[in-house]
Amino acid sequence: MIAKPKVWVARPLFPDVLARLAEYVDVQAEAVERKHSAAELREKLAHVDGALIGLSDRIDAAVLEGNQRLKVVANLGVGYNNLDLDAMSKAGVLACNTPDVLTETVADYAWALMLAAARRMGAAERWLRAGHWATSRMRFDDWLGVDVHGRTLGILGMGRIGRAIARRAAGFDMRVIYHNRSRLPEAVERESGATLVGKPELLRQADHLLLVLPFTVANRHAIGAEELAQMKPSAVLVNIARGGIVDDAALAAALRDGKLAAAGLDVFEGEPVVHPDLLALDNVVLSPHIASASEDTRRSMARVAAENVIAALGCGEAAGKPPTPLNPAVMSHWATRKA
Ligand code: 8YV
Repeated sequence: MIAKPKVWVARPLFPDVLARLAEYVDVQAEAVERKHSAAELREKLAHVDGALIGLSDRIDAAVLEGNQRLKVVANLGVGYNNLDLDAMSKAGVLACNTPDVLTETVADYAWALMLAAARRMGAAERWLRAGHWATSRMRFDDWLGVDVHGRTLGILGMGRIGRAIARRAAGFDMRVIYHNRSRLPEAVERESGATLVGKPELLRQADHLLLVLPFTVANRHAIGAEELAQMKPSAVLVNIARGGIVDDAALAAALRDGKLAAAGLDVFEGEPVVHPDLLALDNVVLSPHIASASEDTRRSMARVAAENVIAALGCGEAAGKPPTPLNPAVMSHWATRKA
């Protein structure tokens, strides 16, 4: 009997997804959530054919050095700045991510953060929970926030999630402007109700600015002190993309000094550690990287990752055709390079 391929699951995952994997592969699943060091990743990946990993697991040339066995790594997320695709391709390792299944859920969450930040929901809830409502007279002009409806929504980065965010703006009678590396096809612009502008116009005109860029070296601190200074003091900034796209120290200073009304942040530079200046502010709503975390979506993401691994290892109904590969060309070399 031929032994089943071996697959390492680096994060605790839904039991039904592990059971689906186990139909085809020998599963080694971690029972405890934690970040793995490069040395641990190297050791784990040396003895398996495939892996499902989280965003804190970084796969690069050093981790893959000398690895003759590994064929596929499925990232539990759409963003893959934790994967060095060049190094993976050179090592003959297929990389996969989880696009599409999370688009609408993440767009919902971007709106949730925008509304919460604009209407000061975090601070108001903390004030209520602390018992202040009952003990102090709330004034008519307390807790004044920024309107969302009828304002200008700016979107930086107009991929699938950006477009899903834009579509929702119609219900709020908003004008939508966007900035992107390239202009969207006219039909897509029409469907999104969005108009392309330069980055300076986007910064100057947006009442609510949503960041939906992938993290790349070029996008590091795409929003820093200089960009924040161009925004309206009444504006709200929302980052659901990646930490590091915003200079968190500069953002905290702008929020503290009244140069920006509020912010909603789901991602942070150096997360899970959050800049202490942000933690000290009341005009920022903070959440622990949960934009995709709805019951249905996290299950779908796990399933897509599992199906990628199963198919890449030549098993299941879609054998040889993983649904969402990032560097599919590597598969054509497997016959010669991998056992
Ligand atoms: C994370 C995300 O995957 O998909 C992405 O790129 O950032 C999220 O969906 C999720 O938070 C698990 O870490």
